[in-house]
Amino acid sequence: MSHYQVEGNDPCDWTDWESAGKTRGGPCGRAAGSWERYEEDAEAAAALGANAFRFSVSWSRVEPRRGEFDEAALERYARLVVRLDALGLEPVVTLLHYTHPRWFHDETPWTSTASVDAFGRFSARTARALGPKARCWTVLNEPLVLVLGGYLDGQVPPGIASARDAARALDHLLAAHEAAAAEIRAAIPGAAIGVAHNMMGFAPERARNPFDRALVRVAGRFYNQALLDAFGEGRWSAYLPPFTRLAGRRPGLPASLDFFGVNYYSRLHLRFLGDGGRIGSFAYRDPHGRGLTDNGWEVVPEAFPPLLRQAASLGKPLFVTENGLADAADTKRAAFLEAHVGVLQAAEVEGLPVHGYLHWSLVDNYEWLDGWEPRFGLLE
Ligand code: IFM
Repeated sequence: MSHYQVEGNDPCDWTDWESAGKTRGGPCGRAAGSWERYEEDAEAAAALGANAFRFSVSWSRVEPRRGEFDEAALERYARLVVRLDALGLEPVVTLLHYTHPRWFHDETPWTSTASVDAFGRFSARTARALGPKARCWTVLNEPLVLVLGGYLDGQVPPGIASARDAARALDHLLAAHEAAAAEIRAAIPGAAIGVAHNMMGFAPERARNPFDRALVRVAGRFYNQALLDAFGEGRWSAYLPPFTRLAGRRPGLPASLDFFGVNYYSRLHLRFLGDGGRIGSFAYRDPHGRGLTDNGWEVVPEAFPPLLRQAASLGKPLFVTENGLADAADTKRAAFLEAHVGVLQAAEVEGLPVHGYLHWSLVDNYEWLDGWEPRFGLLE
């Protein structure tokens, strides 16, 4: 679960974005009320047989004004960790899941180096507050998705559309990961530090078309591989035609990572257009006739194993940090779960180092671009 999607009434950049009418999905409002009832959510997870619980910390609640930390908010998350521990649920803590405090984009934006210090401070305070029961950290959720949406096409806060800013933002996010890892390790010796990376299957719309196939290679390198390079080699260079290159170097990054988290949902079919304006088009399709999910995504467990292999090439333990589907009528969920867990069984036999699976999501939650319509929850 992520704080904004379940807690409700979080005073952050996303709330302002919604009030300004910039979302398709309408307001998040009270969400699932988890700020008040996290412990009930945790009990429900335990009752389902789970042994881990991923949640994120709202930076805007913890540091509502720059440099001023809200001890009560930190204490709220610390209480949750104690309860998770008592229920036998391993807390998996995310520090940045898309939203920012209201002051952040004006005072220390991701395009400036000040962001790294700001995030480091927030991470240190949070790690100290949550303490040694919080052993497992996915510092950043889907940093590339944040950069693409927030800095390259401006669809989500801060609503910037600039390749230069996107390159800077990614560099500083990765530096912030490194800073956070150091702070968490100092506060909680033995903590395991990871990242949650959204990985996507890509297929040529016309199986034999060389241009569609080339597009698939470019997309896979940009979307899936660049972040693996960053955490594996400490440098990355991602090219998105025609004019975008996100490149950088952070030699300390590999040592700041203990495990790699894969968020996997679906696959896109790419078609080369080359009509001057657009290089290609992408769409979800249903070649196997399984039926798309409620938000139109292909159900395709077959695209999962190659991505796990690609992630395993990093040489670190893997976790599936997200996997699930929007299915309000619950007609596809059981088969989806069986098929994807089956992939993990096969991965284990193959010797891939997959150490855990976190389903997305425990309860229905606010979906960033689509509001309350897609129902990802195991529980309504
Ligand atoms: O709900 C989101 C989550 O916040 C990040 N990963 C993808 C999920 C489904 O869109």
